[in-house]
Amino acid sequence: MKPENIDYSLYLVTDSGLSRGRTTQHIVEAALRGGVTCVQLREKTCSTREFIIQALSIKDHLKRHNVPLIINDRIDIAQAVNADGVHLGQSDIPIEMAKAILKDSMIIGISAESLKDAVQAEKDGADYIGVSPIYATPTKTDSAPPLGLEGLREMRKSVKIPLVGIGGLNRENAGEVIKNGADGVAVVSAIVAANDPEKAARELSKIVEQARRP
Ligand code: TZP
Ligand code: MG
Repeated sequence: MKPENIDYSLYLVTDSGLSRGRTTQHIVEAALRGGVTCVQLREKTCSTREFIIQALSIKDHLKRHNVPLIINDRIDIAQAVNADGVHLGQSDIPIEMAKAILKDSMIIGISAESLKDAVQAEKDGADYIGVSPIYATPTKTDSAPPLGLEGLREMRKSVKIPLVGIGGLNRENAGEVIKNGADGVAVVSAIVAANDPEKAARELSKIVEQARRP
């Protein structure tokens, strides 16, 4: 999958701790039926082996839907499972080192917690930026202060690569995030912890699609 062809509009980030006993595979399959366009496997507590098993359990389903698999943090796992990309934060391996290790076709997403981070990430060759966080969220409590819609608009004025908002996003606020300059919305709890992840994804997908219309 070519980095320039990725559809970031509804971007699912997994978290098995919030899945209420359902497997990541179950959540991802439901979310794919509901219309997510990109999936990041984000597992903060499991072993390396378990992370790999999780990645392999969803890879074929994603391929069938033509949806890219992005691996959070672990460039070794991304390579091992031949994922489509990696997502790196400001404390992870620097992008120039990741680029030196990974094949050219690997998508690299960078979490930007400030305008400065975003400008630097674009300069360094990131394929997209996670605008992190838009709003405060109990899902990630060690995040930077929320950027809000104003921070997002500032980034939009300064960088050209795709922007994906993340943090506290749901059906109530997903539309405004798109209308303020994001190419996509990334969600964890709004899909992973939903009673019906497929329905949650479908509703969000409709909202994002509508907001993207001129
Ligand atoms: N990075 C910034 S906020 C966040 C991540 C991984 C968590 C977003 O979770 P939720 O449940 O969609 O607010
Ligand atoms: Mg990270």
